[in-house]
Parts: sequence; structure tokens; C-alpha cells
Amino acid sequence: RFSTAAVLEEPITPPVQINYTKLLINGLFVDSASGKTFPTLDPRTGEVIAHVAEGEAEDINRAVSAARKAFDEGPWPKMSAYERARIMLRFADLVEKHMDEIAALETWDNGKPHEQALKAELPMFVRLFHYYAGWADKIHGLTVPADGPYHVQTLHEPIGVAGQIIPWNFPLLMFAWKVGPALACGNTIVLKTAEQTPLTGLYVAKLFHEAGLPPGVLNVVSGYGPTAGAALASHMDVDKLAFTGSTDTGKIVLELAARSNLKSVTLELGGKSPFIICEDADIDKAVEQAHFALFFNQGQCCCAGSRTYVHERVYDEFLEKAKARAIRRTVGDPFKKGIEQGPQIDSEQFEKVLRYIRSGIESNATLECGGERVGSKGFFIQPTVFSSVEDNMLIAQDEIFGPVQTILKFKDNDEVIKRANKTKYGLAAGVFTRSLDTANTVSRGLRAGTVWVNCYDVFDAAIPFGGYKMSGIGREKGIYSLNNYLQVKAVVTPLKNPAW
Ligand code: TXE
Repeated sequence: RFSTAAVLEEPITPPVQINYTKLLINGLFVDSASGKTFPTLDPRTGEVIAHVAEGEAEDINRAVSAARKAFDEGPWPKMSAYERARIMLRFADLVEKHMDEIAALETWDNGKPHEQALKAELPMFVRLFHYYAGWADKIHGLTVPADGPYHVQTLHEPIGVAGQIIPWNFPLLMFAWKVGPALACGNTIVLKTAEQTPLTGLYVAKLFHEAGLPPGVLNVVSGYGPTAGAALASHMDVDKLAFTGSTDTGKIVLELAARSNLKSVTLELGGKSPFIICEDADIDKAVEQAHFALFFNQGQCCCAGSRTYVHERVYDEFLEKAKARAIRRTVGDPFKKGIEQGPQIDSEQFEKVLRYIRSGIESNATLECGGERVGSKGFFIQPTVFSSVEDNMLIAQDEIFGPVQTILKFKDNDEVIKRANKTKYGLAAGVFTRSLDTANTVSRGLRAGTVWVNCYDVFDAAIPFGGYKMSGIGREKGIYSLNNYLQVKAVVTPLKNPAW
């Protein structure tokens, strides 16, 4: 019952060296002002990979000054948009050239399967920079037909210095979602990576400078949230803040932004996304996609399909197959070929997930498989499935952020829409049905920023992503993200000869 295909041997030596561990400020790698460092760990073993310069308030000040100067004095915002685009494209080419090392570094620091990093995330990273480089020279304002003898135009200008705080679950993709649109619009940046995963951000930022990015345009500070992160969110000279992380921390940074200089804030926060399998769904496809929706990236996705609602007529069949699929999931060293699931990011997340599993058992949900750690070192957890889950159980309400699928039963579509919406979150949702009417009704009824119909986790540079309710404020990716990084200026000029 608890068996998984997990085999843990001696960890495979990652095929990459760590060359960059300092802060990247004004185009140079520098020590932190205090000289302090912090360890970043290998989630496969819990052992230290490297000691990284620990940025704090003073380092954020230095980085913001560099970004301010690069913004106010140029050349970046004043450079032709085409030239900016060319630097972004050269950067994307360099990332493509170094994909193997970057993917290895991402797996080593984060624990995600190497094949996933190399074949899915790195190509998406490159695609995002191609996409936003394409926008750089297509951003322009309008001519406005105002009343009276006036010529009115809008200029779409960069906001200034953008502060960006990213999490550890997709260190590279979060870098791309934030940096791509900000640079395309001509802003300068101070980016704080997550303390669990500082390595790839430094690596790619170095490549950006090789591609011709002027110093000060993109500064990367590694460090902890309450020190470096809070200093960035409350900095008086930062004009815009973009944050991805937990809802609790999102509230903190929003408050810091409000209390300091009212910088504009976009937030991409947690979720408890429903995945609805209707009576007429293709069950085998739904099983596979529901499995993917939840277990992808060790369950550490903000949009994880973490409430699996199954129609009562297909519930038993679905459950049997979902359980069999979870038991088949391969857990092990993420560098090994064919491994679907690596370790959780760190001991804190590992303990949190195990606590939720205990809570599920205590609340009398049925533990169908999994439920325990795998091996004796590192942060591996068995793919876990709970059935007979009720809406009011903690495991159906909180973001677990781990490989724990919770399966709930429903009777009809109106009921499931109401239950799916009964959450403080609204990030994403999935619906599986063969009926177009059902797909339309359910997707319009759901209060979520993305609804995937007969698919899940389909990401594209052009598709906007973001949350309703406490899942966030604003949208990232696509054309929508540009608005986050632009100011609109109306310029009004009297017309000498209104007849013309
Ligand atoms: O998140 P935090 P944590 C959820 C998930 C997870 C939980 C906790 O449920 O279990 O959050 O994870 C920085 N001022 N998500 O603790 O704290 C921090 O350094 C400024 C969902 O890792 O939100 C990091 O860079 N910054 C999520 C970033 O915030 C602060 C992805 C995220 O960390 C700060 C990750 C502060 N006071 C976790 N405190 C998603 N939406 O994908 C922390 N930070």
C-alpha cells in the first residue's frame, strides 16, 4: 500500500561548477556590506552546496542606488527600444548556449527533475525573453480625441526602478516573468532571489551583462525576506514592486510598500485550485492530468490542482486509477533519467507537508497511498493520495505545497462551482468534460485567473497569469504584464488652428 517506485542511492554528482556566489550590483560581483554569507543546501541530502553573500538593507541601498543611476542617467530607458530588444535576444541566445549548466544548477539548488528543468523550464525561459524582446519596440501610446482645441497624446513610459522578490519553486521562470517585461519597458531592476535558491539568478544575470546589458540595469541581491526583501519593499527610491510568494508575505510587502512611498505593487500569491472531473470526462486523460496538475514540481506550484473534485458516478473508477498512478510515480535523485519527483525544497517545507498529511489522517480522510518520507536523508516524500476528503478539512482548505492529492466527491455542476469557489484563493482551476456547454458554464462560474479545460498547466509567454481574491493583484506574462511596468503620461497641447 505504501510502496512507491522510489530508489535512493548515492547522490549523482551534478555536472556543473558554482562560479557565482556574490551579489551582482552595478555590473560587478561584490561581497555583502557586512561580509556575511549564508548556506544554500542540496535538497537531496540537506548538505551545503555553497556559501552565498548575504544581502541586507545596506546592500539593497547600494543596489537601488545603482538601479536609480542607471535609470536616471541612462542609457537603458533612453536607448532605442530596438537596441534593448537586441540585448535581450543576445541574452536569450547565451542562455540557450549554457542550458546544460543552468539546468544542472537549478536542479542542484532546487531539487526539481533535471529533465524538467532542461527540457521544459529552460526553453520556456528563453521563449519569454524572445517574447518580451518582441514587445520592446512595439510599446506606444495613443492620440486622444479630446474636446476643445487640443492635441492630446499619451506617452507610455517606464516606471523607474522595479523591486522584484521571487520564490524558490521556479527560480528561473520567476526571474523571466519579472525581468522580461520590466526590461522591455525600459525599467531598471533590483531583484531579490529566494534564500533557498540563489544560484541560477546570479548565473543568468552574469550572462545578461555578457550580452551587453549596461551596469546597474539589473542588480541581483541574494538574502532573506525579513532583511533584504523587506528593505526592498519599503525602499523610498523603488517605484514599483513585484512579488511572488505566500499570501501572508504578500500582505506584509503590500503594507511595507504603502507605508513607505506607495510604490505600485503586483502580487502573485498562493492558491488552492480546484480540478473538476465531470461525469462525461475522458477518465484516463483526467487521471493523468489531475496527477500532473498536483504532483508536478513536487507539488510546489502556486496553481497546483490541489482539490480534485470528482463526479460521484465516476468517483470509484477515478480513485482507483489516480491511486495506481501515484504509486507508479518515480521518486528519487532528480539528476537520474526517468525520475518524476525529487525532494521538497527544504526541511521547513518537508515538515509542513508531513504535518498536513497527519492532519488529513486525523480528520478521517482516507489515506489511499503514500504518507511518509522516502529514504532517511534529504526531503523526499511519497506521492500521497487522500480520498473521502470534505471541504471543511484543513487539507482541503490550506495550500499544502507538496505531493498530496486530495480527492472530493460531487453530485452536480452547480454544486461543484459553489464549492470550488468557497475558498479565499482564486488562482487557477481545471475542468474535464466532453460537453462544450458544461465547459463554458463551469469555466465562467469559477472565480479564478486561469481555467484550463481538458488540460492543465499549459503555460505560454503570451497567456496572462494571476489571481482573483487572495491569490494576488495583477497579471503577469502576455501583454498584461507590460502595464505593470509602464506609466501613462497625457500630454496636452493647444492647437493653434483647430480647423486642421
Ligand atoms: O514563502 P515566502 P516561503 C507558499 C507555499 C509555501 C509558503 C511558504 O504555501 O509553503 O508559501 O513559503 C521573501 N519581506 N508559496 O516561506 O515567505 C522570501 O525571501 C519581503 C507559494 O518560502 O512568501 C522569498 O524571496 N520579502 C508561492 C519570497 O518572499 C519577504 C511560492 C517568498 O517567500 C519577506 C513560494 C518579508 N518580510 C511559496 N519574507 C507561489 N505563489 O508560487 C519573505 N520574503
